[in-house]
Parts: sequence; C-alpha cells; structure tokens
Amino acid sequence: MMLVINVIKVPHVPTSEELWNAVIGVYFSLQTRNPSVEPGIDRLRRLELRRVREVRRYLSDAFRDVALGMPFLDSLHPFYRELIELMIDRTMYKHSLAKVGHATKALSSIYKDTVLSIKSATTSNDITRARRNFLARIRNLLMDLKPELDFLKNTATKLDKLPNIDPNLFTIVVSGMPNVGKSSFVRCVSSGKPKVAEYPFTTKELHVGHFTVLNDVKVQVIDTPGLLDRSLSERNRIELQAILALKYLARVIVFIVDPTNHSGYSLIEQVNLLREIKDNFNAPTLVLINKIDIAMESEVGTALSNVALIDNSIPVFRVSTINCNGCRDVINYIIDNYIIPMLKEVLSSR
Ligand SMILES: Nc1nc2c(ncn2[C@@H]2O[C@H](COP(=O)(O)OP(=O)(O)OP(=O)(O)O)[C@@H](O)[C@H]2O)c(=O)[nH]1
Ligand SMILES: [Mg+2]
Repeated sequence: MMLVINVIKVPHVPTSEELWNAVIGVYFSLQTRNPSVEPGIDRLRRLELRRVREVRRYLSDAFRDVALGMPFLDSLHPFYRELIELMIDRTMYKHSLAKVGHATKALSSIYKDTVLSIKSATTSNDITRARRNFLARIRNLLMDLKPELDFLKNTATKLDKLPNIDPNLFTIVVSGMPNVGKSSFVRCVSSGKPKVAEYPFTTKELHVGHFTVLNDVKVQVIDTPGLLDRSLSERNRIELQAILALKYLARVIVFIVDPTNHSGYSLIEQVNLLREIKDNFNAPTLVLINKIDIAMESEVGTALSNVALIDNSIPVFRVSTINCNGCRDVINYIIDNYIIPMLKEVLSSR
C-alpha cells in the first residue's frame, strides 16, 4: 500500500550564492594542523585534501537535503497534490529536484579529479592550480543550479504558507458566491478568523478553523474563496482551490445564500451555483439563508422556494452571520446528524 502523506514539511532551500559563500567559508576555515614537522608540500597537500573533502561533504548534504526533503508529489494526499499543482509548474518542480539530485554526481567527479591533481602535485604551484580549478568548477556547478534552486526556494516559501489542513478530520466546507458571508460564518463557529470585508473576493485561499465535539473530537471548518456561476473549465486558480476542498475534504457542505442584493450577486446565480454543487459533489449539503437582519421577508421566501425547487429535502437554516444568530443551530444539526452517527459507526466497527 502506498504511504499517503498528509502534512507538508519543507526543508530550507539555499540559493546558489548562499552555497557558494558557505563553500568559501568551509574551505578557508580549515587551516594546517601541525605546521612545523612536515615538509611544506606534504603539509599543503594534506590540508588541500581535507578542504576538498569537507566541501564535497557539505555540498552533497545540502543537495540531498533539498532533493529528498522537498515533498514527493505522488506520495501526497490528492488534495494537497492538486493544490500544489495549482500553485507551481509540476514539470519544472520534477526537473529541478532531479537536477539538484544529480548534482551530487557532478560533485563526485570534480572531487575525484581534484584529489588526483593534488596527489600528483610536486610543487606548491601545482596545488594552487588544483585549488583554483576545483573552486572554479564548484562555482560553475552551483551557478548552473541557480534557476532550479531559485524555483525550489520559491516553491518552499509557497508550501510553507499552505493552510494546515488535515484531510483525515471530519470537515465542513463552507461554500457560496462571493460576499455572501462565508468567512463571517467560519468566524462564528470555529477558531478560524479569516478576514471579512464588504467587497467580493476577500478570501483568496483556503482558511481553516476548528471546533471540538464531546471534548476531544476535532472538527475542521474550511472557508473557501467565493465561486462564480460558471463552468469548471472557466474557473480561475482561486476558485479551483474551493473546488478541491469540495471534492476531497467535504463531509458536509454548508452553502450560504445571500437573499438580499447586498452581496452584488443575484439569487438566480446563487441557486444555479447551488445546483452545480449538488450535481458535482456527493457530500450532504445544507443551505443557510444569510443576512436575515436586513433581508425582507419576501426575499427570504423567494430564496426558500428556489432552494426547494432544486431539492426540497435540503436542510435550510435562516441565519445572520454578522452577529452569529442561528449559526449554533447549524453546527448542532451537523453534530447530531453527521458527526455523532459517524462516531457511533467508528465505535461499532472496533
Ligand atoms: N447585514 C449583514 N451583513 C453581513 C452578514 N454576514 C456578512 N455580512 C457582510 O457581508 C460582507 C461579506 O462578508 P464575508 O464574511 O467577508 O463574505 P464572504 O462570503 O467570505 O466573501 P468573499 O470572501 O469575498 O467571498 C461583509 O461586509 C460582512 O460584514 C449578515 O448576516 N448581515
Ligand atoms: Mg471570505
């Protein structure tokens, strides 16, 4: 069975310049140990051999840490794999890791050539020449890796900022069009504190919050960027993150509708999106009619009947996420109808 890795850990990725500075540091920090007893050339030879050996060890460790430390995409949970593929060019990623990995071979061959030159040196000038060649070749090797190391460093920075999502936890994914109150809902019901603002597309990436049930069962709530009413092929990278959360993480989908014209999106568009989500994802969906503090009764009524036209068995809640009214009822419903039954199932299968 393939091991699926759910947490993303990234190593420090040095730049070519950092590695070069470190090489110079390692090289010249080593000085001759017993200056007086050995004849000059032997002393120089021994010192030079130690220096190239240490540089080789330092660089091969650095290359290995990067090549093996960066995540292996095919071992990741598909949610993370596809999320990362939205952010970076997979081909360039694989090429960069392979090139850094292969640099160890080039390093070995530079090392072997240099050892031969140092061993066959008969004058101190020969040793100086061997050193100059060695450092020049190492510098070329490092500069040749510059685009790949820069790319991997940039990738590591992006991966480091990924939300800490655990695909194994019971997960509620909050979805809907922009500006309808998704982030406000997540703030009401979980530890997550995503930004709330009066303009659409405030949320541009996934945010995670948690709450606990029965003292120690951790539940994950994911805030997603708003989706527009359009087909999958037209969706941009920001929307696709929301799609991945719906596809791979959602055990329950909370779909928020703004029945007023406050969000800037019509009820028809929102209901079309709801239909699209119901058609494409299997997780049970709950609908929240939000902003009831400002909605007219007629607006709420129209929203309710349009939702019922899609599926009159969808559980619907009236809420106001600006002051969290009704939000606790939504969570209690999810706990009673989805989380407790899941826990009972887990216990009975033991
Ligand atoms: N009157 C009223 N305003 C609300 C309510 N819930 C949210 N808002 C306002 O609606 C705006 C959008 O809220 P957000 O929670 O940021 O909405 P969102 O769906 O996360 O928006 P995006 O991240 O842009 O997709 C903010 O100005 C909120 O204060 C509500 O229940 N009543
Ligand atoms: Mg938001």
